[in-house]
Amino acid sequence: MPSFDDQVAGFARRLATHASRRGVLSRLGRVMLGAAALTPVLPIERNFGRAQANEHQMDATKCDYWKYCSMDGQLCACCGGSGHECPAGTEAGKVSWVGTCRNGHDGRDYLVSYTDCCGKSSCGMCDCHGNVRERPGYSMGVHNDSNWCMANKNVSYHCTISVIVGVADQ
Ligand code: ABN
Repeated sequence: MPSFDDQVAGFARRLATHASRRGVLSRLGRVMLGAAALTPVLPIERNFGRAQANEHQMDATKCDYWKYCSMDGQLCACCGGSGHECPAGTEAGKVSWVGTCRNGHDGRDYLVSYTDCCGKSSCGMCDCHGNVRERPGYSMGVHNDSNWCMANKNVSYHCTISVIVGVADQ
């Protein structure tokens, strides 16, 4: 039986004898075109490992980021800051509130603190109201519907950040 190398050499020789270079190129082009046309309908995983149910779960500019579950306010990530840093020209409020949010990726509950950023007028972008486990004002630490810049020198509310503080006991 001829070796693999001999078989390939024989095939190449037959091809060279019976097919023109242009013919081979055009057939190759057709195969490539066909593959390109078929690719969009093939069942390929196209979300490259991102969460399937909701692609915004970890996007700091979207209300449905899991750590915003008890958010009430405008996301600083949409206002020149980030999900956890106040924008330039503002300062963190002296009082924060906390929430407990479930991270859908690992199924665990996390303690999350929320802090208003103060010193500029309202940013007006990405207004989010999660309010999970939020309580009325007499439970101050878990109440979000107040201007928590009230203890700062400049009480103007601009936006809100959140920081994951720790994992809740199971
Ligand atoms: N804690 C966010 C907020 C700020 C101003 C008014 C209502 C709620």
